[in-house]
Order: sequence, then structure tokens, then C-alpha cells
Amino acid sequence: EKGQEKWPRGDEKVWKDGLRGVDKDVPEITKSVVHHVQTSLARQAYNLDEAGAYQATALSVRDNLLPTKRAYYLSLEFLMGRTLDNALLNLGLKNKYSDGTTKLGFNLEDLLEQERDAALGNGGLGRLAACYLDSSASQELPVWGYGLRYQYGIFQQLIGPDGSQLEAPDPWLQHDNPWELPRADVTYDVRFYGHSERIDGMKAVWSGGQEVLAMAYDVMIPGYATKNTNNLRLWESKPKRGFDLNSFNAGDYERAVESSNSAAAITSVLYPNDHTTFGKELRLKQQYFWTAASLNDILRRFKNLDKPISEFPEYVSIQLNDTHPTLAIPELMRILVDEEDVKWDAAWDIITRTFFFTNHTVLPEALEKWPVPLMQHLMREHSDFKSMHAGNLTAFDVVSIFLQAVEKKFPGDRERLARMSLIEEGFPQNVRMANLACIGSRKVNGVAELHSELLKATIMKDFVEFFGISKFFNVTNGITPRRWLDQCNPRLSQLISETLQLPKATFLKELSLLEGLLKHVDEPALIKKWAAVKQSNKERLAHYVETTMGHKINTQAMFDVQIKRLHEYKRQTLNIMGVIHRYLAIKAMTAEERKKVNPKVVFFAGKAAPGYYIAKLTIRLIVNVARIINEDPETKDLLSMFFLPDYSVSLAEILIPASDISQHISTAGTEASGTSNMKFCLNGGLLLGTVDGANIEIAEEVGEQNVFFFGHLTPAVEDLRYQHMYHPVPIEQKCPGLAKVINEVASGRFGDGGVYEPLLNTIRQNDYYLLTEDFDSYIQALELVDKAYQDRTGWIKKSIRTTAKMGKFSSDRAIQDYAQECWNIESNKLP
Ligand code: T68
Repeated sequence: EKGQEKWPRGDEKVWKDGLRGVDKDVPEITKSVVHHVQTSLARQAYNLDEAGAYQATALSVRDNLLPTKRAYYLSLEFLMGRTLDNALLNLGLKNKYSDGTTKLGFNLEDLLEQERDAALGNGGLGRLAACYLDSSASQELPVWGYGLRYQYGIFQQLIGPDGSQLEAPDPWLQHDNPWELPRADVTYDVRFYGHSERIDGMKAVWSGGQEVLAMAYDVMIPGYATKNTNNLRLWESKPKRGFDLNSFNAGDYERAVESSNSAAAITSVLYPNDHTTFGKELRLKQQYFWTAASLNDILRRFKNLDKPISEFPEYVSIQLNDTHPTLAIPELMRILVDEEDVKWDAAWDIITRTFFFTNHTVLPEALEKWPVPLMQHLMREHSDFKSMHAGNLTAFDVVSIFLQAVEKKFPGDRERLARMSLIEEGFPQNVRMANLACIGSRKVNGVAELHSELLKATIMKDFVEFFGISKFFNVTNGITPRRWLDQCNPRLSQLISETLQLPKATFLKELSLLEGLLKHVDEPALIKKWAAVKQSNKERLAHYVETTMGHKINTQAMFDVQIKRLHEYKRQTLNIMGVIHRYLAIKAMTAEERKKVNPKVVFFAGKAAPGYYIAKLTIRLIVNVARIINEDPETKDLLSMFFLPDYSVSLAEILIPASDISQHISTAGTEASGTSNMKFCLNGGLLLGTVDGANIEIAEEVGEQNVFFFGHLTPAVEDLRYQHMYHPVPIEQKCPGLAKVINEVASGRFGDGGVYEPLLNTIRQNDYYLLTEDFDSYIQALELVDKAYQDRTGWIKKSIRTTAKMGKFSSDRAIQDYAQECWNIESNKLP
């Protein structure tokens, strides 16, 4: 009743003890109810009414019916994009909110444009994490994400006057972020540097150094068409004490703010490098800070269950998204052995039943390694691998114990030992994170069939021989059809719903139902409507380009799109060389011949790592070639090209539905999976690609007659590289078509002649990514694409067939694979 409240209600001590979750005298029931108030309801004793108390009590009772296991997805990147539209669609409230805002004098679509992307990721790996959260919540699977709350996301890309990429910071938190809930009540201390001492020859106590505070921010992840909401917990680093008053009093202001500065620095910025490692101390600090805070949180939640620590893996599975969170393995060892009194063997057993590791690349330069001295400096305890007395083993004794086991299985095989060791010898020594992640995990997976096979045959070969094949498996990536069909292409989603006579929610949750489209593929009415949807999406893109870049686009032309991080292995260079080749060909044609040309607009977008010189040069070349050909009155109606700056999730949502054809043209064996290939195909875009990554599985689904494949296959790549190395053939001989294009660029036809030499030399010399080997078949494939596009009805049929067969690539399926193969979790669905 009003006026007579006493907060909290009941016994204050009970509430407090429950929150601490440690006092064994407090009855389990109150503890569990308080736990639900605090975590499930995110409320506190001070504002809890009866309805809330009912919810918490019911949840506590429900726990007795289903003791749920949780999976945690540890990812240094979550590329979420915008949230409002997604939340409205997932909640089924978009139309109502649209009416509501209209009544208030605002257009909902305009309001959606106000939102800034949450761009806490580089590319595929980060966006995959975001899709997986959506699928977990939508399927009511208890999967929580853990990441970092960077002050600055991926840099903003600008194009300078000379066509080069410029980088500006992305202060995405400048305005209030309504999608996060600061949790000042959820904090942990994380220690760096300092020293550790062994007490009684048993436990180590770590002290001194720098202590920083990890504070949680919770991001709600609404499931689609369900009340279920999962949580993404992002950590922010804060100074533990703020100002150091001693220094301050001594009048040394700079020293006083220093500690606060360096604590805040840990989560200040997302590292913009994909596929390279830099060995920066701050990056390692990020990794340790994040894994330590997340493990503390996971452990605290586990302790609320009051189960023996040996049962930890029965309640907790942790997925490592690449090697970035691998420090969680030694950190959990440290906690178990030094803080929880678990014996070394038992602790290692818990570890290897808890962790699962996903690898995202086989490129050698992308495999993480950290210098041993840096690790030693930063994390005293973890790198204390000298002290090997019984009962006094530390995390990195894993090295010797593991190698002893290898030696036992393969006696005398010194080379094998050296390859499998966690330590790579050298000055300094390095820790190989992939080896550590592999031996500390229950299972290891790649992200597409071919990639998983390559993993087993290359970087994990020795480990397959040691552990056996069953530790290694594949989960082909997936994408969420909520964002990548319904949200980005509402017209297509509506047309599919009408054609299948199914509510959207039905096929958006069971994507294989799209196969029902095959029955209708020959219906002229559907073909017409399908084409109209594509046309309107092309007009939307053209409108975007006109308003942002001031260029008018011929929307009757074929739209050809390549959007992804700039990287030599992804071969944007092959695409640009193909465009120049086409330009030169059209220039050489008679007016009569030109009438037969299929008009085309080529779109590029993507960021280059700020220190990746060749990738940045590629952007510069694309921009400058575009400037010439878009202004050439002879050809511009037949061929134009655009580099759209500042690629983002939101820009992808405009580009993908508008594409007729998209390019996924990596050197065979280099692209682990690719996920944008799936997004384009789901939206009825056809695929031009190499036999690589998930392209292969897409072709298996839609049939090879509906994709355009070219280029050498993976088994040939190694031999070809060997040939290039030891029996080089001049490019004029090897590939005259490409040589001609390169000479045009070198001659300065597109400006800045000399500046492109380093880029051109990567092809002329060595040609590691085999452009000279694939160029001719690439040009042939482009011709086949043109030919197919001339038959517009045939093309639309291919488009419908492609969409129809995308069921496999739903991230719902991928998450089910993980849930069953690894996590052993079930849906929390309530009756
Ligand atoms: C991508 N990797 C793969 N890495 O390249 C792509 N790396 O084939 C795959 O589809 C995708 O992962 C999802 O599995 C990345 O995106 C990174 O972004 C990255 C970031 C930091 C360090 C290393």
C-alpha cells in the first residue's frame, strides 16, 4: 500500500545474501528467487512489486523442472548494424509503430534512418556473431554473447581527393544508445602486470600491477515472433579508483589522470585489422580483460546453481569465436586451480569439456601468435611455466604435459613436437593461439565444408592424428533471414508470402519452406512480379547513389556487386582488371557492335585495413578508373562503376537486394566460407564465383546451371604457386589479356601512372593470388553472365530457383548444428 512501503520488503539480509550468492545458511529458495529478480528480470529488491516477485518465484520453480544449460558465445566482434527496425519486425510491431509515428507527424522510415550502426566488427566474423544471436533468441536457445563495448567501432571510411581511403573515428556512442542497459551493479576487477606468489607451495596469489574495473552493458536480443529475449553483455573498462589522489595532492595532475586514461583505453577502439596480426600490447590487454570479466560472470552465475564445480561443463558451454578469446582457457585454469582449489588434472578435464573452438581462416598470416615476453609481462600467472612441482602446476604447464603425451604417441618425432607445441621457437618465442585453442577445446570446427576439410589437412593435421578425427567437424555458416530477407527486402518477403500462401513468420522461421517457390517458377505472373521487386530495389539503390554521390544510374542496366573487406585474396583487383578489359573492348567496338553490349553498372564497397598498403592502392585504382569511365561519353551508357564509401551493414541492406549478379572470386582455398554470397542468393541475386568456401555448397543447392563458376580448383593452387616461384613466365606470355590491361594502368590512362606500380607488381611478380591463372576463365564467365542476362525471363527463373534453395543457409540451421554437436542445449520454449 502507498505510504507504508518498506524497501526492500521482507528480510533485508536475505535479499543481500541472495545477491552475493555465497552464504550457505540462506535457504536455496530465496537465493534462487533473488537470482531471478536480479538476472532474469534485471530488477532490484528496491522496486520489486508482487507481479515481479511472482515472475521470479515462477522462474525459480521452473528451474526445478528444467535445469538449463547455457552456451556463451565469446566474440571480440558483434557487427549488429541498426536495431530499431529489427526489433520492430521481431516483435511484430512495425505496422502499428508506423501508424503511431504517422499520427504524431513523423515518418517511421525516416526515423529508422536516424539510427547509427553499431559497427563493433570488421566483417564476416563479426556479422556472423550477430546473426547467431538473432537465431539463438528466435529459437529460444539459451545462448548469451560476451564482447567489448568499444567507444569507437570500425573507422569511418572517406575517399580523399586523389581517390585514396581516409579513416575517421566512429564515435557511435556520441548520442545516447537506447539499446543498452548499463549495469553498474555488474562489475569485476581485472588485474594486469604485477607479480604472483605461491603460498604453501600450492595456490598462487596475484597482486600489484594495474587493476581496472569491467562494467557490464547489456544489449537485449529480441527473438523473432517469440517473447524470448537473450542478452549480449559488453564490457567497458573503467579506472578502478579514478584519480590517484596521492599524485593529485602532490600537484602532479598528469600522473593522476594517467591511470584513468589507460584503464579507459582498453575498450576504447576496435582493431580494424582482419586477417593480420599486429602483436599490439593493447590488443592482448583487450583480450585478457574481456575473457577475465566474462569468465568471472559465467562462474558467478554457475555458483548460483549450487552445483559442485566438477559439473561446470554440464551447465556451461563456451564457444570461442576464432582464437581471440583463447586466453579464457588459461584464465579458467587459473581460477579453478588457484581460486577454487581444483586439482590440476580435474581442472583440465573441466576445461576440455567446456570450450569449443571455431576457426575462420587458414591464411597463415592471420593465425594469432603472441610473444611470450609480452604475455609474461601482462599476465604473471599465465606464463609462469617454469614451476613444475607436483600439485603446483600452472596453466602453461599444459605445454610440457601435452608434449609428453605427443611424445608418447609418436616417439622420437621431434619435428612433429615442434609443430604441435604451443610455443613457436624464435627470438622471442611466440604462443600459437590456434594450438592452445585446439588442445583446450572439446571440438574444433571450420565454417564451410571445404574449409573444414582444409583445416584437417593443413593447420590441424597433426592434431587430427593425435586426437582423432571426431574432434573436428564442420558447421557451414548461416545468415538470419529476418534481417537479410524480411528487413532488407520487404517486398520480396511479401511476394514470397503471397506465392507460398504462408504467413511470413512461417518461412522466416523455417527457411527450407522457400523450396515451395519451385512449383511456381514458370508462372508468368510470378516472373513479372519477381522482376518488378528487383527493379524497385535497383531504383532504391540508384536513389541512394544519386543522393549521396550525385551520380545518376541507368537502372535498366545489369547491377554487378562486389562488397567485402579489401584483401588481395578476395581479388577485388581481378574485378577491376575485368572492368578495364570490358571498357577497352567497348572502346574498340563499332557503333553497330556496341548496340549488342549488355549495359552494366559495377558496384564496389569495402574497407581496407589502415595499414594495408596494397589494399588501399586497390581502392584508389577503383575510384580513379571509375572517374574516367563514368565520364566517357562513348561508353558511359554501357558501362559505369561506383565505389560506395563507408561500407556498413546498413549499406549492405540496400546493395544486396538490388544486385543481379554478385562476385565472390577469391583464390580457391582462401575464403573460409563467405556469408554475403548467401545474402545475395537469398535475395535472388545470382552468383559469379570461384570454387571456394560456401560458394560450393550454394552451387550444390541451387544447381551448377544457376551459378557462374570459373578458375582453378583448390588442389591446383599449391602447384601453380610453386611454378610461379621457380619457373616464372612473363605476364605477356602467360596472360596477354591481363598484360594489356596492366599496361594501360601503368601508362597512366587512369591517372597517377606510377603510383599503382606496387599493386601491379604483385601480379607481374610472383602473383601469389593467381590472377594471371584465372583471368581468362574469369572473362569467359563474365561473357556467359552477359549472355544469360539477355534472356531476361530465363534469368528471373534462375533468380527464383536460387532463392528457393537457400534454406540450408539460415543461421537457424547453423545454430542448431552448434547446439547439437557442441553445446548440448535445448530450446527453453514454454508451453
Ligand atoms: C571471415 N573472417 C572469413 N575475420 O574470411 C569468411 N579476423 O570467409 C567467413 O565467412 C567469416 O569469417 C565468418 O566465418 C573474418 O571476418 C575477421 O574479421 C577478423 C577480425 C579480426 C582478426 C582476424
